Amino acid sequence: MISLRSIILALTLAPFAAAFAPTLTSSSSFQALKGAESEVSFGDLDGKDVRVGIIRTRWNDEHVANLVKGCREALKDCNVKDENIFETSVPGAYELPLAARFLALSGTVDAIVTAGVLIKGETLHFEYISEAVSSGLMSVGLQTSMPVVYGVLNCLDEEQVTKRSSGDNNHGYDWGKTAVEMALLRNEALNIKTDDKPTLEGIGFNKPEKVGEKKKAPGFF
Ligand code: DLZ
Repeated sequence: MISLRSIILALTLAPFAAAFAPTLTSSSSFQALKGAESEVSFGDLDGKDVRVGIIRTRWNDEHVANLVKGCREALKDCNVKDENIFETSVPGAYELPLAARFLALSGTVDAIVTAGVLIKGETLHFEYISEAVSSGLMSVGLQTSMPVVYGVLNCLDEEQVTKRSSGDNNHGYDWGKTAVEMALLRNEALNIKTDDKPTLEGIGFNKPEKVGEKKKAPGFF
């Protein structure tokens, strides 16, 4: 039986729930998932004013490149402009949380996608790094109110990675959609206007970096 208390609670929370609904260009057009073979579906997200930072590892470079490709495809499908996508790299997954924190604190993007692949070896290294990275990324998101997409595959072997980073099952695609959905949610919830944002120029996030390319100036990015 539905109690009077639960009806009052539902009516009280309804306006807040509405404020958190992501912007859909068409409410009925939830599309089937194009990327990973999971249950999640995404609305028709409009990311035309959204800025996304991609931080990817150079460890497991080829697999990570495929994941980033999938992510960029999703961003494009959500109308995120090329000039609003910023990409940089770090050596390995262990470096992702701190790099994400630097980018989050810069206030120059609306969401961050981290992309990395951890493959289990013979020692406990995998377990330690996996745990540190996942809790580190969650902390960055909660501490900075910046959506940080957990784009790290934790796999037992390369075959598992390939299955999740290629073809119709590229998890990177989901990560891109998640970034746009969470960016819209953040901006709406915190009342952030797109023209309030500081420029990316000057902190090195203004152009995509090619992996292996030598940097002209010293500095983190
Ligand atoms: C050292 C290491 C190992 C063994 N394996 C991986 C891996 O599978 N994926 C990954 O992204 N990084 C790996 N690393 C590197 C660490 O993440 C980190 O870059 C180093 O320990 C330096 O902090």
